[in-house]
Amino acid sequence: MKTTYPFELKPLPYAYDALEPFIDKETMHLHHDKHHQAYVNNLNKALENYPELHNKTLLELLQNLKKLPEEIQTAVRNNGGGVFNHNLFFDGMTPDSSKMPVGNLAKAIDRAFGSFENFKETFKKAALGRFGSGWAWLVSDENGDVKIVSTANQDVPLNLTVNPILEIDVWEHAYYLKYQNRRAEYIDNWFNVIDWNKAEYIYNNPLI
Ligand code: MN3
Repeated sequence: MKTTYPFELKPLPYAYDALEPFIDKETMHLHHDKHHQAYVNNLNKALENYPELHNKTLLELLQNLKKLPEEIQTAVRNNGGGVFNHNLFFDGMTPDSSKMPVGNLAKAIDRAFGSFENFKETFKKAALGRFGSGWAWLVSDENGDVKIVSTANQDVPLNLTVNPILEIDVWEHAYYLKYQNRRAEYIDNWFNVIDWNKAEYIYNNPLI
């Protein structure tokens, strides 16, 4: 996988139907092959005429949005964010979910929320409460403490002290085919496919 321009669509780490019945094959095709691909294409289009940016990684671009040429800041924010978010989202799911956090992350979740059940409830509230399109996230700080945040559109909670671990896409394109307007049901089902081993890995090896 190239980590700089031209960016490529990251293949799914499992089959399109692997997450059924929780997330259906049709949604995965639409979401990955069409929506995610469009973010990749539009990010590349935005960067096409800026060769000085062609050696930057996606993280470097997103962490330095304000330093980019003004005319492409919005396109990189939306489409670069779209690529980052969907890479993490699709990689963060698995048909072989442990259904429960593991290792150090499990301890950090207990420390912050008292119990996994309480974490789930709080996370669900954040994902339901995101008005319109966006994401709910589990992030950690430099002390290893975790918290839940939500972002609008394709914004990424990136700064020097926040490490994104896990996120759910609550854009309607992520669930409308199967769940229509029932976002709560989609969120409940997503909990069955979380890759907690991957989340534990990212918690121990922060991206930021
Ligand atoms: Mn999406």
